[in-house]
Amino acid sequence: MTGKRVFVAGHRGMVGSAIVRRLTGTGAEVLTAGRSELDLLDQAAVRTWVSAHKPDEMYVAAATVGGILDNATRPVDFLYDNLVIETNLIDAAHRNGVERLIFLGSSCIYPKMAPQPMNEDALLTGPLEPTNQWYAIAKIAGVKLVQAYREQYGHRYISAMPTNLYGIGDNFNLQRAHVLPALMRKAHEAKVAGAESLEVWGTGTVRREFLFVDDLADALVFLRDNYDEGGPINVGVGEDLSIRELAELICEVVGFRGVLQFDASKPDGTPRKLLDVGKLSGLGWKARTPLRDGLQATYKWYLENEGRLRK
Ligand code: GFB
Repeated sequence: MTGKRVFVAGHRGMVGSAIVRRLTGTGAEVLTAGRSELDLLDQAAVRTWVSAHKPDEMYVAAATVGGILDNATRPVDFLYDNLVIETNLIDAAHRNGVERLIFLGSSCIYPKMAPQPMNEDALLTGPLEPTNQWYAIAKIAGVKLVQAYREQYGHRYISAMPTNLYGIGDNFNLQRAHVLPALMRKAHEAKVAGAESLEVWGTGTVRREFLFVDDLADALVFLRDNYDEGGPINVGVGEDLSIRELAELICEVVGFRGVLQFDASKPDGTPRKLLDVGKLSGLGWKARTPLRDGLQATYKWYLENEGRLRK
């Protein structure tokens, strides 16, 4: 990677910032563009920026993302923004001779009732989970765009499908957050307030798999060197737990000793979305961070940044 100019699109987000951390010290020259410098929704601006900065490689980590409630309340943002951002970036890469591009999708691209663990071949074999269909459709389009550019132009572009992510730089806004940062913040605030209970949305019986974002960044660099096919490749840890078990573990890490109160009027979403990581482990990569360690690191970061994150 020494001497390569690598554009990390979305470097201020949780995923993009982890990729920048991972690339630091590799000899790559990392290129980033803040929102005031480059509006990724503006096709002409993206083409001009990429043509001017001439990256050799690109990570498409920029996206509109959020938890189950955020997905349900902002369908246009999740569909339109993500379609436009990925299209602008992938096409600008093509027009400017970018050699290697890694597009990031999501495990929600697979059908709601896909057999578990979900294999890459499950794509487009059944109906999607309604609570995240807008995001899923945009990400499926991105996967297909990558495949189309490979087929028509022979570009070495690939798509990685991460499972639910968490870690340093996560979004702790309760209306927008995914379950893990939301429960961490709620447990922390309940502890500080001396509250007796903690509200958990849904039934708590659905299952999720969680990957520490720095492990994801490591997997992406590994894939850059070891994967060059058109189809998506799953990135996960290969094990999941129920939302109840997750809430209990978070309470332990945070030190909240009250009871959990489940609000079944809130949506559960997909019953289960465990990724089959056989393809990735067959290439020789495995996640390193146990969930408890990742939670401790995330809580430490939350405490250090609490004032800013509570806004
Ligand atoms: O992480 P999450 O928002 O989204 O919710 P998904 C996962 C599960 O946790 C759902 C429950 O069953 C929620 O009802 N949950 C419990 C909570 N308490 C809370 C809480 O306080 N906040 C939140 N947010 N959830 C997302 C998609 O689906 O997965 C995205 O919406 C993306 O588009 C992401 O694909 C990976 O895991 O259901």
